Formats: sequence, C-alpha cells, structure tokens
Amino acid sequence: MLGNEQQGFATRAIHHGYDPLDYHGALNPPVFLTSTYAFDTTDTGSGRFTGEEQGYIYSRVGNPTASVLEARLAALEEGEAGLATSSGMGALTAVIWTLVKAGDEIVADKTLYGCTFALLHHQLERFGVTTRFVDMTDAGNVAVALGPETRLVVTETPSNPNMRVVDIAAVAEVCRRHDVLFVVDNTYCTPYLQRPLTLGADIVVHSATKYLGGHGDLLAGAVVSRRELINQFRSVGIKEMNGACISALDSFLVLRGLKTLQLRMDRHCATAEKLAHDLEAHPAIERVFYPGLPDHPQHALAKRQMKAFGGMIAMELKGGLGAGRAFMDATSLVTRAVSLGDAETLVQHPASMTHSTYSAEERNRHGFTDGLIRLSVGLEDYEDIRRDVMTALDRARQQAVSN
Ligand code: 7XF
Repeated sequence: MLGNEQQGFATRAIHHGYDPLDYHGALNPPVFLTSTYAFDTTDTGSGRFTGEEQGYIYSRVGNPTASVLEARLAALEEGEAGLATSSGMGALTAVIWTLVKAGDEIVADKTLYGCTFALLHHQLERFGVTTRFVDMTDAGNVAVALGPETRLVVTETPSNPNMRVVDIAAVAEVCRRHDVLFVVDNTYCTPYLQRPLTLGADIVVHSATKYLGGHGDLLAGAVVSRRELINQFRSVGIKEMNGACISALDSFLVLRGLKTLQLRMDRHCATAEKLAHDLEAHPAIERVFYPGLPDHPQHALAKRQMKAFGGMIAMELKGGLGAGRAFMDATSLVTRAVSLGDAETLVQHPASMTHSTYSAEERNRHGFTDGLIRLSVGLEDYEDIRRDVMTALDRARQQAVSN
C-alpha cells in the first residue's frame, strides 16, 4: 500500500487522500460540480490529452471529488490506484471491455449477481467473448477450465445470492501460474472484511451502491488495482467505451458513507450472525446459508479469509417457493426490496428478482433454488429485526400447514 500504512482502517476511511488545509480548512472535500476544466494555455490543454501534463480535462475522465474517493478506496483495499464509477455494472464493464477482444474467453464462478451473469453469458457472447462457468469453491476447477484464450477469471465471494465462499488465495495462485488476470467482486465484504489484492487477486470491483455508500441513496461502483491497469480502465473502459463516470455528488456521498463503514459493518455482521443462528432453530426453515454457521461448507475458509461473516443471509423455507413468498409478504419492518447493505433490513426473492436473468434451467444448473430468499440484515435493533422475521416465519408456516 502506498503511504499511511501505519494508520488503521477506520482512520484511513475517514482521512486518507484529503487535507482540509488544502481547501480553506473545509472539513469535507468540496463537491466539484463541473463538467470541464479551463486550460491556461493551448499547450497545457494538448499536453493533458497526450499525458505530458498532469491535470483534469473533462469529468468523464476525472474529477477532484472523485479523485479523493479513488485514493481512499485504493488505501482501504491496499491497492495502488482506484477508479470510481457510476455503478457496479459500470465498474465491471469498464474492466472487462478494456481487457477482452473477440475470440477471448473468461472463466467465471457459477454463481454471480444476475446482471454480471447476464453480461458474461448473454451479452458478451454477441461480441465473440465466451464464458465458462465453473464451481470455484474448488480452485482445481479453475485450472482445468483455463485455455489459451482465457484472459480473465471472475468471481464474487461470498457469492450473491447463495453465500458460497471462494478461496481467493488458491484461485489467485492458479491465475498467476497461467498468467491470467483475476477479478474479485468484493461488494458483499467491503475491504473492511476482506482484501482480495493482499491475497493475490489482480483487480477488485465493487458495487459502491451497497455497503460503501451504505444508505440506499446512490448508485456507484469502483475498481482498485495496479496503477497501470487503472489508467487503462479509465482511458479505455470509461473514457472511450461505457462512459460510466461517477458524479461529484455521488463521490461525496460515498466518501460520507465510508466514514462509518467500519462501525456499520461491525453491526451488520454481529446482527446477521445472531440472526442466522436463530433462523436455523426455527421450524419453518429448511436451510440457512451463512458462512458464519459451523455447518456452512466453507466455514473454515470464511473464518480464515474474512474478518467477520458479513451482513447477508440466504435461506430456504420448508415448502420452498410458496413458503418463501408467504414469508416475504408477511414481514412488516423488513422491507421487500432488492439491493443490500443499507441501514434498513431488506428481503428479496433472487429467482424472480436479482437473479431472474438466469432461466429456470440455468438456476438449477448453477446451483440455487427457486425457493431461496435473501436477507440484507440492516442496522435496526436486533430484537425488532428478530421479532419481525420470526413472526413472518410463523405466519408462513401456518399458511403452509393450512394449505
Ligand atoms: O450496478 P450496481 O451498483 O447495481 O452493482 C451491480 C452489482 C455488482 N456486484 C454485485 C455483487 C452486486 O450485488 C451488484 C448489484 N446487486 C443488487 C442486488 O443484488 O440486490 C442489484 C439489485 S437488482
């Protein structure tokens, strides 16, 4: 990591990359609401375009408020440089479109957020880029799937929605041996719980819409990697391809969210872990998917790889889809909504919502059921969350018994 390595995570999340004394003592970074930047001479302008001169050109390529966020995210992920984007999908497409060409292959884990799956499986195929999906909970499967045309390996861990955990160090080692870049979507964990670059990954992507922003009031994304790659993602992926630059206002809001990231994550994790145990004991539940539970298949790996087990829980009710839908309709405090990482506890049904980009056959092949329900555990009082969830489970069970 560059600079400030002696400072702790919370300190970096609050301070890194900004000195108030540079801006009239303003405690918070100014929001630079400007699309373009004046050049003092023609030479300055053309020099900035060739890269001989440092400085801003146009806010699609860089903005001073976004720069503070980018430096801060790089410091938190322990990477050389960062790029902030308008959404998580903007971050993913900036990375992938910069690095692949027709004829290339990608190897990806078999469970990914629905639109990441759709991008890899449905959209990139139209441009001659094919993806092989493998079960990355066994790193050996990655080695088998890699071919001469493979450019990228892509995973999320824990995976959205079913909480499988991938061994980042083991997959990174396979990628390194084959000279293939390894991309990890760290949205579920945030750099507070897991830092993929320190485990050997090459590129980290985020949906900053989630825990990093933390308040359900913005869309944003981010990439952290080596400076050379970040420069390419900015000048090709964002500048010439997807145009998914972050706005100064959203940069400010993510910076504001980061100040409490550690506090919020500690609370999300503590509440989710307690709730996962309580859910397991409820008679309406068939199975709870949470890496903090001792019977989770990758519990030992999660303990090693993550600082805590995160705020996301997936579960399958007895009675499958019907019971799951009855449960969702019976909650009152818990809000029916997609997205995650907000202060509010959210519940959603992946098969018909976030992962409806998979066909029923694909959901089956990729390993998640139509009955799966996903909870994003919020920051409300534990007892209030527990009571609402347990009452809704009781109601779903009564309905299943009476049908
Ligand atoms: O473009 P976005 O900021 O919405 O981020 C896309 C994205 C990327 N990676 C992961 C692991 C994600 O979960 C997401 C967005 N997921 C939301 C969800 O699962 O609820 C999207 C709501 S449809």
